[in-house]
Amino acid sequence: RETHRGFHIQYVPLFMYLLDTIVAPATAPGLGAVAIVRLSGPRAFEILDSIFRPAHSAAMTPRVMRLGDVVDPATGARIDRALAVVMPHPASLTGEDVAEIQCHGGPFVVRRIVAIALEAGARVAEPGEFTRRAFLNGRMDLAEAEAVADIVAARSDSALANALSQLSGALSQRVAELRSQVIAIRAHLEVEIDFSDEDIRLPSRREVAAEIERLIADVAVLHDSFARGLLMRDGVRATIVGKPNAGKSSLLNLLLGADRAIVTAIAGTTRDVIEDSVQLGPYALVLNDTAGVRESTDDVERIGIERTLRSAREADLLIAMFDSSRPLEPSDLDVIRLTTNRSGLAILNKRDLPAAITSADLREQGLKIPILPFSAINLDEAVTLRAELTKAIAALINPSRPTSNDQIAISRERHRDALAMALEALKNARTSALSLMPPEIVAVDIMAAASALGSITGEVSGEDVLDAIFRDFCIGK
Ligand SMILES: Nc1nc2c(ncn2[C@@H]2O[C@H](COP(=O)(O)OP(=O)(O)OP(=O)(O)O)[C@@H](O)[C@H]2O)c(=O)[nH]1
Ligand SMILES: [Mg+2]
Repeated sequence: RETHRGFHIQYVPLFMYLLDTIVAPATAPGLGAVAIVRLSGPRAFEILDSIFRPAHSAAMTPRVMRLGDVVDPATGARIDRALAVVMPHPASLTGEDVAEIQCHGGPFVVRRIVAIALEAGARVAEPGEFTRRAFLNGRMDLAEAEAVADIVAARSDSALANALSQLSGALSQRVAELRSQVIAIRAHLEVEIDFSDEDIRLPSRREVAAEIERLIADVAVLHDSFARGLLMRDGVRATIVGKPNAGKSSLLNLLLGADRAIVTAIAGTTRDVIEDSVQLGPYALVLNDTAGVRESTDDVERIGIERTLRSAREADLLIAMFDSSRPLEPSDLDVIRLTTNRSGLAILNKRDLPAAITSADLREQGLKIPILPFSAINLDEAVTLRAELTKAIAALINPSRPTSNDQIAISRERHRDALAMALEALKNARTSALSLMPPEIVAVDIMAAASALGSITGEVSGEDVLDAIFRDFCIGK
């Protein structure tokens, strides 16, 4: 075991902090078949030794699970029969010695095991401290550490896939590429600073400005991917709008497969916004059913319609419903107007009834979004509806833009803000490059852009930034 002692220290001011051995349950509190108690730090193995007796063999072998007893060293009392594993540094989660006990998943057992580990010299881990140590020990960069939290928080396949790709370093690599391009420009300026008196060919200012321009475009693509990243992370917000009785609530219930909203033949049944979410293919869809849009003198209904309009404004996607069994009315035209320049799907409902209007009539009135002839009372049509909605969401999340880096989407404000700072610095650099400022001045902005990009992966980051990031983690992560 001796050879596994010690650990890497990258940040000297944190020396004392990293000397601690930390302990915490790694699984959620509550009843479960199994719970994991995790230890990390220079004394992890020594502490495990004192509280865990392997059943069959005296020595623990790295990365091999051993059956044994968890024993309170103070009293010799057995606490649980459990499995334990040791993962020596540096190839462990945190880059330190890590020991894990898989015990029975009762809150009392878990508390007792943590308590005897504390007795034996560990201290309780702060939220996110395991991942923070992984970052400090160079096991993952900051963007990858944040991806760990995003995986835990993921609520749909698309959110999970995006977080996983960031954990595998897709975002970090892209940021590193951009950063090295920024630094290459800095190198060009360096030549100008050092050799301006000598007779060598300097890159012209226009060339430098053109390089900066290209970089601005690339950074902007990543910056703008935030909108997509958010849709993947939080789900797509869709608002169902239409005149009273069009079948909006029937549609909501059909999509949810549940009697969520009241449906009656009375126009003006729904008064308030009703929200619920549903999984559509890889996406999470947050649906808002709303009060039917029409001129109204009823106070309650008027407030309801105001809420409809607000929900429609805030939605990523509009589901505009029309009643094909009734002639077009002024409120239908209002609904068509709401869809102008918006992503969405129009539903021409009640096609089981004799038709008073067709898709062509809606087109004639200026409706631009796709139209699906539909019947909300026919359960079989739900399949088509889901397929069409999934298409509409996919079009929203992946608009066919022929850029090579379309796949990467940032989903954190911190990343977006850093990219915005990089963009601003690059724009300043371009301006000073073109106005023939001294190269030193251009270089200042170029380096500001480099450090803004570096802050995404944690190339440069203060304690305060780390605190803010890891505070959002749960204990044991
Ligand atoms: N025949 C037929 N009736 C439908 C269809 N969809 C809905 N309805 C009926 O139309 C009436 C109104 O449906 P709702 O779903 O309450 O309509 P809504 O748009 O939510 O109406 P408000 O809440 O008043 O704005 C109910 O009687 C439904 O059963 C359909 O496709 N075909
Ligand atoms: Mg309704």
